[in-house]
Amino acid sequence: MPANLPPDARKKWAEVEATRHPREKLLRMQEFLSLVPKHKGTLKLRGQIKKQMAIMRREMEEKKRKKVGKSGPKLFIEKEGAAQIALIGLTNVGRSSLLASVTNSKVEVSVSPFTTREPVPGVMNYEDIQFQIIEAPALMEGSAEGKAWGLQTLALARNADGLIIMADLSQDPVEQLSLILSELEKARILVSKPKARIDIERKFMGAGLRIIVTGKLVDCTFRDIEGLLKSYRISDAVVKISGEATLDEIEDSIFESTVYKPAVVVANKTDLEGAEANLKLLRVYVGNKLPLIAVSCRTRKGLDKIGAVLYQTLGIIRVYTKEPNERQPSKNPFILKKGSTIQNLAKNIHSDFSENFAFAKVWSKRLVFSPRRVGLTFALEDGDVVEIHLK
Ligand SMILES: Nc1nc2c(ncn2[C@@H]2O[C@H](COP(=O)(O)OP(=O)(O)OP(=O)(O)O)[C@@H](O)[C@H]2O)c(=O)[nH]1
Ligand SMILES: [Mg+2]
Repeated sequence: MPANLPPDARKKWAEVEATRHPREKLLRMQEFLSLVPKHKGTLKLRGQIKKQMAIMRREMEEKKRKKVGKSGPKLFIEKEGAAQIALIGLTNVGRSSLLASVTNSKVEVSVSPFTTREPVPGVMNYEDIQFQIIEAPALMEGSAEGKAWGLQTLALARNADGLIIMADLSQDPVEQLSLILSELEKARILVSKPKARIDIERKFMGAGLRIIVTGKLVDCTFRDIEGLLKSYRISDAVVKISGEATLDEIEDSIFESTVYKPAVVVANKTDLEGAEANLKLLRVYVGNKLPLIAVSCRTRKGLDKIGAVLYQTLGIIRVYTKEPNERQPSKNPFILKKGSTIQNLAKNIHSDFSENFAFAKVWSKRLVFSPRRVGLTFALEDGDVVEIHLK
């Protein structure tokens, strides 16, 4: 449902965007909210703005606390390994038990709820790489509106490369999963690839408006988008739209971008009574939308599957580089997105590698002749060994 904001509200949003100072920005956002009419069409937008304001307030408090020397809970944890995975779920589902079972973390497991109150990291080995798994404090109804540590957990999920969504099979797992998915959605975190991807990159004044559509516009034209952006005083930006996008979705992305996170559902406590029946219900609910692994942290059943499923779901590949004068490739692979080319690898190794690139040699079982001499556009696959030669 479109928001249909009045012109003064749109103008006010332009002021919000132009303000850098947090305190002032908050004030402008408050003013903006008061100009947004309260009807069904603006419900989502109002929720979003309130959430952004809550995050800003919290960040300001955090800064204040840092200044006086007290350290608050950590918002982000620095990434390590091949990918950072946020482990989320309702309380007591066994997140800490999983972390303690599959990583090196010495996290506290307890029968009492809400034991984990700030993010706890651990490292899990999978073949020759590591995943960093971070247990996030429990989600609950209202997390996206800032209840308990909800905003912190959702910020962590937004910042991670992927998610493990954990459910407890001794309770109704469908209810748990639908609650979690709804909180994620309110925080604009999607676990299935969205139909549309919209990126609005603000540019310096005078740069003008560039709209690049690689997908399809649904029920709107270039002109409509221009008009919409102008009404928000956005006149210098590059707007990239791929997939199928409606004007409504484009308007949404002005306020906050939606992110997509690959996710795996881990259904825990298969050892308990009723788990089997609940697992069936969960399988029907999840369908083929998300991969699902049934485990028991108590008996360790199923835990060994997590690494491979995560790896598959994240859509990454391992590429091993080799120095021209050495026999063996490096033991530590580069982690690249599926579909990456030699050029992506070269850029990853060194910023001027792709400029000085001459050719590369690739060793792989899938090639008829190996090594093969290739150029920058060669598409890499998991396990490839690459030797780059510079000019
Ligand atoms: N029977 C059974 N109990 C489990 C299993 N996994 C965890 N538990 C129990 O479930 C309770 C909660 O486990 P935790 O790992 O602390 O749960 P959590 O999700 O980290 O909970 P909070 O951090 O408190 O929100 C503990 O009593 C665990 O022993 C399992 O596979 N089977
Ligand atoms: Mg815990």
